[in-house]
Amino acid sequence: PHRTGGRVLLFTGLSGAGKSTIAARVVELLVEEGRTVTLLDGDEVRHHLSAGLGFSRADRDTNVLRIGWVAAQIAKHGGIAVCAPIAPYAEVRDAVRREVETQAGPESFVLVHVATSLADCEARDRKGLYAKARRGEIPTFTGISDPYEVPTDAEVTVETAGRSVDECARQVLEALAGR
Ligand code: GGZ
Repeated sequence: PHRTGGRVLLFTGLSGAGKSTIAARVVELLVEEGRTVTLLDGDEVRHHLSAGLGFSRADRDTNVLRIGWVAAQIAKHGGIAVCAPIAPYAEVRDAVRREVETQAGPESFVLVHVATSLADCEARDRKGLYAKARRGEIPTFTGISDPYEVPTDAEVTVETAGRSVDECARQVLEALAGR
């Protein structure tokens, strides 16, 4: 049996959509509420839990399933896991949803789609990755030369254009409070 109140927030969206920034703000706000929160950020996970994995479909799936497994364990024991990989494939997002709901209860999984458009991500291109991908220097780059399957089952869809990080984070918290 699981302790009550455990949650997994799985953020999904393109590179540069704002997942990490919004997720970090969500974590701050939850900590202020006194919750125990673990952040599993995409970039950081790849240096530790998923070191050595690349960006083939199989490696992305392995990466997201590992994140999902850890997150499910956290939620099972009453914690909140905030995860922010790209998670481009619907099938694997669904697998994580099922795992979390099995481990931590039917309302425990929240899919957060950070819906910044490809055009906006590419226009900002803070790390220069889109330019590199367009030049063919990064193979299988999500949105350019690799798929991103837009979720149709997100509990929260965050539109970032013209909105502050704080507004976006509070929208996520409201959705969480409603569950
Ligand atoms: C997508 C890539 C790629 C390719 C390196 N495609 O914006 P970032 O730089 O800091 O975050 C991106 C990160 C994506 O890793 P994830 O673990 O979130 O992806 S997945 O869920 O698909 O496993 C990006 C960088 O790694 N990056 N190469 N080819 N993003």
